[in-house]
Amino acid sequence: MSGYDVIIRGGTIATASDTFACDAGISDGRIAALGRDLASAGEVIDATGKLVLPGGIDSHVHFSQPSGPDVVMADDFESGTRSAAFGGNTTVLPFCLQQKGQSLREAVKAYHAEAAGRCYIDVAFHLIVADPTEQVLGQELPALIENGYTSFKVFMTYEGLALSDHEMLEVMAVARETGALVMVHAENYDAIRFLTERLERLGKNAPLYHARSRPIPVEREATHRAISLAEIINVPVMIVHVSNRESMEEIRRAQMKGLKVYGETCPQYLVLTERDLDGLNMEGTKYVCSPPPRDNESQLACWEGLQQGVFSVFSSDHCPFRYDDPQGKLTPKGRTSFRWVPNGIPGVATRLPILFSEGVVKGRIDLNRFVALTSTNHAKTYGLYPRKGTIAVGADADIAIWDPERRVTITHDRLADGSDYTPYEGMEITGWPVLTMVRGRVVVRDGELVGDKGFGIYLPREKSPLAKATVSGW
Ligand code: DUC
Ligand code: ZN
Ligand code: ZN
Repeated sequence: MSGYDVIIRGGTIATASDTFACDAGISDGRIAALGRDLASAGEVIDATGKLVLPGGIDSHVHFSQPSGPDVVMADDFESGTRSAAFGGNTTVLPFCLQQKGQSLREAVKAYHAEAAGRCYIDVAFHLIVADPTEQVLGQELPALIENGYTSFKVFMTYEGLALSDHEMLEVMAVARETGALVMVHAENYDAIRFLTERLERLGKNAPLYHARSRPIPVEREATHRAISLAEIINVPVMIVHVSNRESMEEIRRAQMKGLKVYGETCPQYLVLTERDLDGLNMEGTKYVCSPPPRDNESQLACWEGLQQGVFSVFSSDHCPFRYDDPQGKLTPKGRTSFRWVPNGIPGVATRLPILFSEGVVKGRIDLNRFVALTSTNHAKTYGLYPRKGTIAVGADADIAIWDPERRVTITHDRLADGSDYTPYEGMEITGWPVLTMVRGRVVVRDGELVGDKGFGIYLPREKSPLAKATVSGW
């Protein structure tokens, strides 16, 4: 009798670089052996005809995030990590938001209290810096970065969140000095405010006008500016949730120039368009997110960005609100203008199946790029590799077993989240994760939750190797 706790037998393993028929032996939550004819174990999982992939890492999700008065996010750590596991994920990185006037340390403490004992899968936190006071820039942020919160997001738009260019430079300078990775939400705040006021004056209040209030140049200009500010400081930067060709080309241009500029896109920019916001009555609010879904040409550009490596990570930007709920999207604060609709859509459980079906099955990307875009690159970018993001001896046994031929019609009831809808309802998918395992323990098997709440742990992170500045001095 061998010492393996579990053997996954007969499957095809794929990593970001290789695909091979191989069994995996797991002991003490880690991959202990890869090979053929491994001796027996406590449990043998038959993976014949299946793909054995690194569990998904979703480095852009929002759980339990304060969302303003009278609006409540639909997922906390319990429902959010549960839904993530249903979608083949084993680690997620939600954002700990600092509110104006709040100490960053206090925000982190409160966020840990939200997560403690509630997670089905592993979690690590990014920070959101909304109030870069002297105390935050000089003490709290550098100390938190040293303590494993090695990436943070800044916003160029939104009341209460938007940083001025001067503030962006200040926080980027801290990242430069500490080796943290800066993530940027790139939209021009003043342009959005101007367009929103104009549209409302013309009585254009429907959800569709959310998209019209933040057209492509709003995002392209801010992307260009964020990259320029990062270049001035000489600090690497990640442009998150890129929705269109012009912004993608800004990132590509910077990369061609040798700048460390990274890009992320999301499922909504591959399969939704602005037309989805134009639903009957207020149904369009189900698709309100920022940046908004664009058009077919933008979808093609996002695919191109994934195929050519301009985008290195594919995340859900899961930011869930309920639809038919006074604290959700349908009647935000009892008002009818798009301005008040909470921005964000659910998608942590559908990210991987959508990319697998639309990408791998339809021949747009190969299986190894799928693994890189959905797991390995997230781990490498955010300081979790090689513990997470690959199938290799010594790595955590974080694994999703996929049936590449399973046909599924997406319906909200199979996603196990806290929302009351999915923007992808009715979408036909080929390929689905049939088992999700975290550190050797099965969490979801054949659509049934078998894991334990509280099994998921918090992961302090290393500094990202991608966040190292190239040239010294500025
Ligand atoms: N930005 C995000 O990253 N998520 C949802 C809403 C937003 O503006
Ligand atoms: Zn954002
Ligand atoms: Zn987001």
